[in-house]
Amino acid sequence: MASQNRKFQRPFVVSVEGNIGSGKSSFLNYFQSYPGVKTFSEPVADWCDVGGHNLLALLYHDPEKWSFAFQSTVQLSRLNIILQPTNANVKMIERSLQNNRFCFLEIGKQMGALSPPEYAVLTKWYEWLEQKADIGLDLIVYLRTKPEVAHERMTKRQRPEEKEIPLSYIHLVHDCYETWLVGDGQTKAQCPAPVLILDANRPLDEIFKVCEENRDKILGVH
Ligand code: D5M
Ligand code: MG
Repeated sequence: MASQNRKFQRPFVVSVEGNIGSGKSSFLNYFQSYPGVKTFSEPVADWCDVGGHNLLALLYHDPEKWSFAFQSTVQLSRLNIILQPTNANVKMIERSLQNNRFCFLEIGKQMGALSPPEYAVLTKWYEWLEQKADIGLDLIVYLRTKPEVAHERMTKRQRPEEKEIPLSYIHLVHDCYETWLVGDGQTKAQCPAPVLILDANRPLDEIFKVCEENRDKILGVH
């Protein structure tokens, strides 16, 4: 049913993007049992136990001190996922290396959580990876929400590490996503795949309707 990206003899790679609490996990769950689709969720549990250290909690507790360690960890786990071989026709991933680079590194820089040298190091790593490894995306699905909706969902799910995240941070992440995937300043290098923007403000239990309505586009069936 799903088409393969035959030009490169690899699956059609779809990155599901969106703010914290935008419904990415529900979206992936919906497609998990689809024939020919292999989904890869963000390994958040791994980030909460790096050699016994909860880097997600440390990140939110003291961003200036821990952003570099956190971004290095996330970059490695996203690389691990994008390079994992699969026989599936469609590889669907939750966020991407490109998201790290063009969203969260920019936020870290903007907030002063990443110092200029730290930002430069992480950027250099990304540039090297982009040249040496096949990290390309064929489609970005952007689950677009109002920051207030994302914040309410995040609060409801009660992940202990996230309990002190203020609405202002969700606004910052939202603005970065908008600049990256919608904004005029967007360049091909920053956004190297077509973007499908979906309204994810509807209640989460209705997200399957959004999935179904856009199924063929999402799975690369033309
Ligand atoms: O994202 C899971 C959690 O991880 C959420 O608190 C955001 C955080 N996250 C994910 N990637 C990054 C990067 N690169 N920098 C900073 N924080 C990040 P969720 O949206 O709930 O799936
Ligand atoms: Mg998630």
